[in-house]
Amino acid sequence: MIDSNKNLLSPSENSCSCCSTDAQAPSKTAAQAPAGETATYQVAGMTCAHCASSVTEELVKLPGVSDVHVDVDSGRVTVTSQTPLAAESFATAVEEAGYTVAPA
Ligand SMILES: [Cu+2]
Repeated sequence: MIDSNKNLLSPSENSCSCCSTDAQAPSKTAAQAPAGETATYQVAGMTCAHCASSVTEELVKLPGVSDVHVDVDSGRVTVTSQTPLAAESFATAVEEAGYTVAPA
């Protein structure tokens, strides 16, 4: 018997528990020059690019936010917004994504 029709589906990289099936990492590239307020926060619990994109996704939903940059290694999240972003709004969005804001 020859099993010639073997489907080799390469298993997607097993990054971390937060990453379920969605292998697509939407990256938001700022086409426009970032204008406005820039604030940097510490977020705990992010371990991979998928974590970063989850957090980014929630943050860009906030009104006035024009750019989000996440550095997974340091846990640093930089948010650019038209008006200063309320710490509470930031915390809510981060928690929505499943992470917590770490004390600076
Ligand atoms: Cu992850």
